[in-house]
Amino acid sequence: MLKHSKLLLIGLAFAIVGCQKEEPVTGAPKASGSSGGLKIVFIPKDTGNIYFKDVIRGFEEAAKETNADFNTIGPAVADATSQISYIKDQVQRGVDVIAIAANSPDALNPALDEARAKGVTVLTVDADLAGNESHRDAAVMPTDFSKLGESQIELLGSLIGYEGNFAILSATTDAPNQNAWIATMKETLKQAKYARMKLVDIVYGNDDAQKSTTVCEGLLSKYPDLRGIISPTSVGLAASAQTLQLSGEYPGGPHAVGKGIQLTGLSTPNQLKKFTKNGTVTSFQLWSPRDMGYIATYLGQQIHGGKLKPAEGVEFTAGKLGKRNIGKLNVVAAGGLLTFDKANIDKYDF
Ligand code: RAM
Repeated sequence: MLKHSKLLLIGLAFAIVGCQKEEPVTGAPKASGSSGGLKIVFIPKDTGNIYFKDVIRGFEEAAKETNADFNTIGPAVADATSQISYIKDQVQRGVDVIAIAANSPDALNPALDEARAKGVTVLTVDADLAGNESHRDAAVMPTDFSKLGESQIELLGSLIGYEGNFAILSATTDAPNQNAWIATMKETLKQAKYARMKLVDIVYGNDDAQKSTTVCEGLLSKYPDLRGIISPTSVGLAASAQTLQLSGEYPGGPHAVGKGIQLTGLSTPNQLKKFTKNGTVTSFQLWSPRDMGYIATYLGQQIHGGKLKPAEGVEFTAGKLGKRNIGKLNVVAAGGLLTFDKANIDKYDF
């Protein structure tokens, strides 16, 4: 009976999440800045992901301040090759700077090489060309990637008493940012402190709400003894929160086994406010997506205008955010990691 009602609820979760199709954040190019300045375009991983709305706000804000001509356009799905035709089209359009959240560490190389050969400055923003950094000029990543995996494992560890089976629900199999974090999560697990935590599975929701819901349901039914899920993607975490709420297996929930399942990961606070307040999710993390777009606008313009030659140790000014440093492999870390919970979530609005 319990199993039956649980399945019904999960089915309902699927139906609800499936209906909650996110509004596209980009579509046909729309100019946000006044013309006359440099032409900057941002290509997100996909247009349905509202996380990128905040990244775009940052671009728009800085474009206004610098009189740049900003557009955004991108594919509907976050497949490895889905951005290639958009890169080519933007080169044809005569843009000066392409900023892109890469869906693949290597599939974009030829298209980006072609763009750079035509004088376009290429920045990766949010997701880099891991291992293929020479195919772009510089990168603006949200935070220090080397510490993110460890922070996520520590957060889950603190929630489950550093003991129990857990799974990761990621974005796409190719996603360079999620894959970098998962690699450091695995490294972190080798520390003695985490010896009693076991990673039992990694599943991929493709940054698609329906697929993420389906794979989350799969985890819940396959691992009855699961203590935690880390979903280091805003789409995956929001879909999993909805699924977990309806399954009732969250800590203190009507169908929780023992202490219940702790779900954490990365998401915008606005997407998880409801679930944090009602106890489905205890704590999760993110950075400021807006700062990333803002910094990238300033960086791209200075590189393209020849005012800045990107190299490790070079400092530049990113408008009102002040001085930033270019690090190894020409990566700029936009800011720090924020941790949200019931006590502080209302302070944030993004
Ligand atoms: C999703 C995307 C994005 C990632 C965030 C946390 O929106 O995969 O690349 O940075 O989650």
